[in-house]
Amino acid sequence: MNRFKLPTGIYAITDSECGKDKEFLTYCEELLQGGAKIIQYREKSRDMKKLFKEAKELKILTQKYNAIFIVNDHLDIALLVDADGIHIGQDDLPISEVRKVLGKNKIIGISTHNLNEAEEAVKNGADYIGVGPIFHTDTKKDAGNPLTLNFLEEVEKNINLPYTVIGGIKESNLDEVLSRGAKSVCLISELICNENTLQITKRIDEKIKNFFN
Ligand code: TZP
Ligand code: MG
Repeated sequence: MNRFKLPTGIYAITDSECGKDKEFLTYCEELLQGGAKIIQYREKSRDMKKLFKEAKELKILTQKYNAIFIVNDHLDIALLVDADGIHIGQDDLPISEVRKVLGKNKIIGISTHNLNEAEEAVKNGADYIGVGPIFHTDTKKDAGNPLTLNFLEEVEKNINLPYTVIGGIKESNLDEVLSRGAKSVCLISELICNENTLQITKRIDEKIKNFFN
């Protein structure tokens, strides 16, 4: 892909744990209505049949909102539903191999936890990186220690690739991450565990817009 521009604003990620009292497509639509520009389908305890069904449905929904659709982990699902791209972790297939399958017009994002991994991602042709966890998170049990806002400053200074920040991002600490240079923010529990996903997403989207205007 020619240099990919990660949209400024909310990068939403699905989570069936947070969303267990909600209907999947309903909360996804609230995320999109609320202003999320990109949504990642990330479900860790689904069988392939259900992953495929939900991913297909979410692909259609994202098209309605002109949002970018990314599938976490599953290259086969990403291909089958013609997602815009895939998000992988450090222990997944190498970026170069994923690129062979997806081609140059699809987005490849990778999670990174230190500058080495971030630099490797640049070298290996990732289109964007995830950086986190910035703060403590209960959503991903093995996320590791918080990287802190100081690390975020290092990424902003040293890494020449779009990045999104993740891990414990809340309305209450949004200004702190934006003022370190982050333009894309990933929030899971803050949006999906909230009883009013639409309202909180809109409010955070507004805050980001105001920050950049
Ligand atoms: N990767 C690093 S932290 C995290 C993931 C998937 C979870 C972030 O969730 P929350 O609820 O926004 O802290
Ligand atoms: Mg993974």
